[in-house]
Amino acid sequence: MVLRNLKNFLQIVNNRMAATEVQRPPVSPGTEGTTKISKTSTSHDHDQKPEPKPDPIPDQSCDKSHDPDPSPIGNVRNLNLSGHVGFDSLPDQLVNKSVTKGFCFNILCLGETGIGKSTLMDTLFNTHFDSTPSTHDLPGVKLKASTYELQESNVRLKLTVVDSVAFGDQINKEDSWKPIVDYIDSQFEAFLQEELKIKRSLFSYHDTRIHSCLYFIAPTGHSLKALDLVTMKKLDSKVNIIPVIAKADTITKAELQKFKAKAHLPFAVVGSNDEVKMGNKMVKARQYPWVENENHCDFVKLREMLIRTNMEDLRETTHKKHFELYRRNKLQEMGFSDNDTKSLSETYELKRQQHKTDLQKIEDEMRQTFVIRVKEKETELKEAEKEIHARYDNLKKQHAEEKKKLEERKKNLEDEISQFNVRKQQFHQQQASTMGKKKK
Ligand SMILES: Nc1nc2c(ncn2[C@@H]2O[C@H](COP(=O)(O)OP(=O)(O)OP(=O)(O)O)[C@@H](O)[C@H]2O)c(=O)[nH]1
Ligand SMILES: [Mg+2]
Repeated sequence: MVLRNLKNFLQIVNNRMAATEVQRPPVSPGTEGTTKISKTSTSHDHDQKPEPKPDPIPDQSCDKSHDPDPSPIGNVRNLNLSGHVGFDSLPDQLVNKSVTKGFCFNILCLGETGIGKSTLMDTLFNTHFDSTPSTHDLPGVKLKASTYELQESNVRLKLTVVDSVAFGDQINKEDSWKPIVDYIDSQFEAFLQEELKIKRSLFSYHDTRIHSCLYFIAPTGHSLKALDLVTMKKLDSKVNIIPVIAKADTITKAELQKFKAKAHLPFAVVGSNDEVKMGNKMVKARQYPWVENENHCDFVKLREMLIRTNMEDLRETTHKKHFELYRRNKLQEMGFSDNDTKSLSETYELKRQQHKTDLQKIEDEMRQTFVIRVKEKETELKEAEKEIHARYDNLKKQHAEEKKKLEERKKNLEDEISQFNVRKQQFHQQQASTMGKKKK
């Protein structure tokens, strides 16, 4: 399912790239505009500035699909203008507005420790982001976000790179996807809360929703790991996933082709911070000049797809598809529905009543459980009391029997003593009479 979705997504991306290639000549590194990075204050100056070629941005206010009450088509007439009016500048106005406001783009880099996440980000944006290598002994998966202000020509981009830390390092990887899904959801939640505020400031709001997730796959040459499949499945409905085979230079070209075909993976990349002189220009490479060579890896295609062609599409899909799904589920969970004719206060009152009934039900259940437990305890105590009484009676009976026996033995002894005394007396009398006879 995940693979099918990815395949469809990549098909669309490839089609778009093909379409854009027809419209626009490929941009070589030498013709890129000036790039400024405020956080790292690195700058790369190039000779030529590119012609600003903005894609026409659809005006949502005029979009008929959003119009709640579209005019009947029969009432709209086409008129010819007899001179220049000036509303053909609308696209330019939009471009100017967007450029003034600046753009934001958030990337999640998800992959095992040391798989090459930071290196690829540096290679993609031709700079050096802050990064510290992580260790393999952390108990759980974490995410670390860093935001940078970049500028190329007059376009400002607020880029947030969210790095996974300790992903795939635990022995039990069952819940490794959870912190990632939670992070993505909490960014959606923050945006939704801002949207629901009475005083919204969406214009200046720092949108932290993840627009794209680069999922780094280990260059094993075998099939995908269970962790990869489970995580991608969980993220599929929440974010635009772009799976990439990392460190593609570490397996042979034939193995790589097989792996790509078997797992339906389009991008195999090599990252490097080193620059090598090729002819008269400098290119990123790992000693062998492979990074920016399309015969050896798909880095150029990935950069083209992610940054130069589809950045705006990825932002739009995040808002219109993934956030919309989150928002819909959340509002439905809160009891809202498009079909009922109730007002907001009615819905709120209904929800409050339902909550009260639920609470009452829980309270009743708890009371019942308490009564049952008390009764159980009472029966237990009664049984224990009965047992004690029985043991007491038994002991009393035993005691009485023993007392009776002892009294019988006492009586016997007393009888024996009195018999003995009688015999003793008789003996003394006999002795006295014998002595009397002798004296005579
Ligand atoms: N052969 C090869 N080595 C690479 C490639 N990309 C990165 N490396 C090397 O792999 C090591 C780790 O790279 P990082 O970019 O720090 O990896 P990481 O995923 O950011 O690592 P953590 O942030 O610690 O999880 C470094 O020594 C890089 O030079 C690649 O495409 N091919
Ligand atoms: Mg890193």
